[in-house]
Amino acid sequence: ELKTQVMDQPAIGRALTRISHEILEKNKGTDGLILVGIKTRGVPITERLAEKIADIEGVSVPTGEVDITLYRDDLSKIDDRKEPELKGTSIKENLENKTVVLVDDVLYTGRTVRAAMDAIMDIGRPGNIQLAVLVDRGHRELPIRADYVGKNIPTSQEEIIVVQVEETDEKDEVSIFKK
Ligand code: 3GP
Ligand code: 5GP
Ligand code: MG
Repeated sequence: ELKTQVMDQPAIGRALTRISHEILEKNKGTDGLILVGIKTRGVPITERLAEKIADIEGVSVPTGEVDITLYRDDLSKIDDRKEPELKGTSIKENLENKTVVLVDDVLYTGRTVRAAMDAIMDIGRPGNIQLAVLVDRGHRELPIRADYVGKNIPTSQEEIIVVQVEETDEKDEVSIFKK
């Protein structure tokens, strides 16, 4: 068992500040933007991005959340036979022609994001869906990539990225955990 810190609180803060600027730059402001967090830790990350965007632009961007259930009893042993499934959404905005930025803590196989995109397309027809993640750990199994990445952390399949955020874990830290 070995745990190595890869991001501390200031590093996470700076990464999210950068991503906020990148979202504004790519989309030329906040027009039509909606941030949608993937539960659990994608949600507080979404709120922080919305706060930073409000600080930068003086505009409050709407947010929502999607709850994707992962059928993975053992997180270290991924069951490929079952796909992650939608458990619920709270998106009140009309998505027609909007730009939806999906937000998650960790991007791995891409299956969660695929399920989240399905959920969003069921609600409406956004003009554009983008993806922001705090950590990209590699090992994609689908043609999915993130538009905004806090940190690329190459991992082996046996490693786990532990993401802690103050809202749920009392501190901000990203670390690699080796079994
Ligand atoms: P999250 O809901 O905040 O994203 O999947 C349930 C939780 O377990 C996730 O919290 C995630 O942070 C954590 N987790 C750690 N390693 C893994 C992993 O390899 N796969 C999955 N699916 N979750 C992991
Ligand atoms: P994917 O569907 O891309 O394989 O996995 C993405 C989801 O699983 C994310 O919501 C993420 O929380 C979780 N996940 C996958 N691998 C890890 C990991 O190593 N660490 C953490 N914290 N979450 C992970
Ligand atoms: Mg997550």
